[in-house]
Amino acid sequence: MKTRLTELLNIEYPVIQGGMAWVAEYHLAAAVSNAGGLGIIGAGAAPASFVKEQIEKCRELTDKPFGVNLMLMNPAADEIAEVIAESGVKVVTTGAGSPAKYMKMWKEAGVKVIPVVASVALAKIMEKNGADAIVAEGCESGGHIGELTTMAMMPQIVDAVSIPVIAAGGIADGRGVAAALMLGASGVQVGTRFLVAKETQVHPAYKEKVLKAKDIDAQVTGRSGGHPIRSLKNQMTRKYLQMEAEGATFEELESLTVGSLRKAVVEGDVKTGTVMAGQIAGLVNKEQTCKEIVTELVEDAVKVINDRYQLFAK
Ligand code: TUI
Repeated sequence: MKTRLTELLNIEYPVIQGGMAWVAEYHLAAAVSNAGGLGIIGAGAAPASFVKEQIEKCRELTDKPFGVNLMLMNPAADEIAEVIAESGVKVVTTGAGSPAKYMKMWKEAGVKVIPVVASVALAKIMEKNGADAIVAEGCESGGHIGELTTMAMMPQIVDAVSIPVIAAGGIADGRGVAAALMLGASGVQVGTRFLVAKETQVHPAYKEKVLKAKDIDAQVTGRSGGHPIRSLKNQMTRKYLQMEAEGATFEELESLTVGSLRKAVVEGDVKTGTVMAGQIAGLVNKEQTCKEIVTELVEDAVKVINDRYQLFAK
């Protein structure tokens, strides 16, 4: 499947794996890249030395292009931005802010820059700053989210910029990929479905919770503090939402979630940890290899586009 994104990144299929903190380590990234998509190492809140090591290890497992996601709230963001520029990484995606101040350095190093945005305004600013493409991430996503849905945001961003737009949020099968292409996307970014990939090091209890999730299980905490996070309903989200409704302070709420993502992903504590996942978790019900996931996403998208065309052409 050839699109502006596959041409830009020199990859086989227009599928990017989300840069999920703690989850997106080098085993997953290399497996997605080897499957013909673009694997991403998620820097999350990790120090620069960890990211450097992850890049080196990923290179041992794949000779295909892969990327790094820089979460801009990371206290070591400046240092990680330099590691990315110096290590020969082909692609960087960013999240939870504007990467404008790193753009010049990355472009000069030949890194393709793909900021994740959640609004038309930021998409336009990023294009003006030299972004090579944009991920438009709807609030169906897991983790830190914006206000708009993928459905409403995609066509508005596609009309506002001329660089390729990648759709994210709520996409986990071929129908989602087909719909994204119809909205003008040049590719998709998929997170939740890769949470349960065979190659991830995610704790089995976390995977189990994603596999068992129903449509309405992904809830949003943290709206009151301006940092909304989507994760699967559990003891932590119930307590958090109750405290938020009672007007708890930022510090009181923080105490519930400090280190809670690691607790869930690494230790498998899915009761008091944060089990970040998107609204599409209800559709994700089998553990597969990255190769199977990427191939199925693309093949089913082509199939559904052809089938629909046949139906309406009559
Ligand atoms: O960044 C994400 N998803 C994330 S980041 C994250 S890190 C975290 N871990 C534990 C607890 C709390 C946070 C978890 N999930 N997705 C990309 C994304 N970026 N979604 C929304 C945005 C965004 C929002 C506002 C991007 C830019 C933005 O602009 C604000 C500005 O600075 O202009």
